[in-house]
Amino acid sequence: MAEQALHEYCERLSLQPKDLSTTMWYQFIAQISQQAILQNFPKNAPLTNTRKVNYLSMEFLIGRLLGNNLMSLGVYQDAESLLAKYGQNLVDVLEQERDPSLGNGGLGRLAACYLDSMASLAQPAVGYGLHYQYGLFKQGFGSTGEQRETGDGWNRDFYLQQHHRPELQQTVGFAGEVLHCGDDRYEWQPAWTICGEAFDLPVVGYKGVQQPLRLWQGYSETAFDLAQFNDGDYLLAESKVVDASKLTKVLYPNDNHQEGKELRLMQQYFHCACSIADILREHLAKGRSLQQLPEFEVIQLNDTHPAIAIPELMRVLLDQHQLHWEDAWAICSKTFAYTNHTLLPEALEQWDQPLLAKMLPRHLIIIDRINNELYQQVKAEFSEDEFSQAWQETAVLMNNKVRMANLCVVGSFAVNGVAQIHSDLVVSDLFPAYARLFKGRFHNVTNGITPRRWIRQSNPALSQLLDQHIQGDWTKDLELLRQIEPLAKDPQFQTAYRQIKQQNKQVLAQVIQETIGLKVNENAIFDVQIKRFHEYKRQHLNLLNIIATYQELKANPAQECVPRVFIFAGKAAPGYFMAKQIIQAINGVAKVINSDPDMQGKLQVAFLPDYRVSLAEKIIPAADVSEQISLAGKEASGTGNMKLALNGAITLGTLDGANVEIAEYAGEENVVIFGHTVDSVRQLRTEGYVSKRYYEQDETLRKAIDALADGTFSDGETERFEALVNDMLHHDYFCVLADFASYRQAQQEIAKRYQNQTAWVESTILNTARLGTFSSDRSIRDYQTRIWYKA
Ligand code: NBG
Repeated sequence: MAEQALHEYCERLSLQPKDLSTTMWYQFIAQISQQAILQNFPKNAPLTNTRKVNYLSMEFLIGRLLGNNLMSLGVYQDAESLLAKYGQNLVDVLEQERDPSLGNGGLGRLAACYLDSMASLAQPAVGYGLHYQYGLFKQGFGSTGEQRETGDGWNRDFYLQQHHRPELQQTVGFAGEVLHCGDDRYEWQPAWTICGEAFDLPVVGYKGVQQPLRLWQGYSETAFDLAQFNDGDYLLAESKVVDASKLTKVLYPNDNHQEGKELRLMQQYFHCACSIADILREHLAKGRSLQQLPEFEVIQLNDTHPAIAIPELMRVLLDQHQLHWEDAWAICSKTFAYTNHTLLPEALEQWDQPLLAKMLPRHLIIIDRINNELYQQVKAEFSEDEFSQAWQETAVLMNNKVRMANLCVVGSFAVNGVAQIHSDLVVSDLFPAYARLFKGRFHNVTNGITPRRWIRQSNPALSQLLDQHIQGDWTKDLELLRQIEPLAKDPQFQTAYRQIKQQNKQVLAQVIQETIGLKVNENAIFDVQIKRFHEYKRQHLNLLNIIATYQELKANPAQECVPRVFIFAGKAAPGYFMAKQIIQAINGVAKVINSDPDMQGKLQVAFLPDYRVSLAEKIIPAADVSEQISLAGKEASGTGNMKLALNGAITLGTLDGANVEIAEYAGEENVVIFGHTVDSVRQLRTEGYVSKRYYEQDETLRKAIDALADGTFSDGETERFEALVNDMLHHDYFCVLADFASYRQAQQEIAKRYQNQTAWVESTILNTARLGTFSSDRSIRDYQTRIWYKA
């Protein structure tokens, strides 16, 4: 069958198989995979009366699809042997695909893992997102190590895995007037409209169903001026009409930060309006009534980015279907569920009321009414003394702002955080008044990751070892990993497990050499911090320890040392100055250390540019240490922490996000925990945190910071890292200095443990064996039992 297809493919090109280029092989494999998918797409879950999940997210960081699809279709091995016959390597061929980078970081990647799990578990679902022409920018480094951004044209229009669905087109209105037609009746007359075209990417579940990730694209044919985009001038501030092609041109490159731009609000509304219309179209086409909507559909809001879907559904029910407010609200408030992904104030979206009044006037009227009804409820629940505080906290409209998280809590039947500690903080710190008002609405669903991509596909050698020792398909039931727990002390198993890590390190070493020309010591500890750059994630804490270690080794050349390679990857938002300083500082330190002959084989720093899913797939299997060092209380969950630990890296982390649960499951002796806790940070702040004191009292710390300031790592330029140094000494909101000593001690503990290889390998095996709970299949089951199908 595949042979026949290959024959035809070659005939069309008038070439022999031996003459095909790697790109041509890629195209061939992509075509046969696409045909296999389309033959039975969508292959739905058996028709049941279960609720379908509509997963609304502005980001889906799906990564390369072809390898994943071949695996899920069960034809990976066939493709591999076909290619081998012609001297080709499938892995190399799959490298031809450019990842669709339609997300910033964890939030978008989580959405992709969840789609995979829902398809694998036959949970009926559609992912709704945007078909950005430019995904997250590509990252490079300039001559002084500064981040450089270029557009990521992922070749959207020629992406072979997608399927255009012209029949699903929608029209979306913006701005204009609202006529009050008496009673509760309003008529919105938008000033202009934009068409939404649907593109489906098939999500092929592992031995499961196939269902769409439906991405909406604003339609128009005008060309895009990339130079203007780089100037940050792509918002047509003066113009009242934004042309459709601009709308889905580019993903906003912020992670955990709201920029508040008009075009972003328009993207959000466009995304929601197209998706709500599509959900209702399908629902009504099945002959079901509007009142039955919550029975058959749930709309899961991935953070507040799609919050405007709530007033949009209300608008459609009220204005198009002429429902009364109470009836519309009864439907709406049983359909939406909201996942909160952050407590950081700068990431909690708020829109200026005047902007909403201009762009979405009808929605603002609806939000105002929601706010008024809420006011009555809060009045009834809280005493006079309590009221003012409770209203401050719960109001949707406050100080001329629309608070999107509040809108989500009010409009949803369930709200969840993404790790236990985070969900607890959502209730205790962010929304205590809501928790009292809406009892039973708050839940926890700890994040998870798909083992198909993050073990099976990215770590084939480990997968094979697991296959040999585990009865049953661990790819589908990750708890089966427990079966290797008794082998943790088995010398033979240890050797096999260790050899796999070593091979993976060799592969990564090759990648490092090819990308940045650095030859690393493959026997060193591979210490990995890979994630977006953000002050709260504290890559600069890691950096200070590297500098201190460097200084120590310089001062005592004879000192015994456990060799290390510190590996970084991650992007900073183009407008995030401090995060970019940290990137530049790491590159500056790397340059000095890597070119110092005294450090040869002892200490190296590799910063790999352009972090993306496909690069993560190479780094994670090779990691020995997983840096999860955010300030306690700031990282909602993290998911890289799960991927790394499952692939046999030891977590070096604070008691933050899912680290807490990782430590519980792995066993405290199999992780290294350091630093302040949520409570002790609170105390630190109450006492009045002064970072300078730590600088003054700790000589090691002082020397490290001084070296950043005095030009040692900036070609003698003392200004280059001035902002970073000043921030650490005078603000240090994320308490880097307060955690430095404890972090350094934890790093020493890592070195000590690594020296006892037998114990180390045992520990890493136990991490793999005990962390099956962090499969996204478990997360989806939790959503099913705690939220979607809760009785
Ligand atoms: C991020 C958190 C991470 C978390 C992911 C997925 C946002 C707003 N939040 O800790 O910072 O793992 O969401 O839940 O991007």
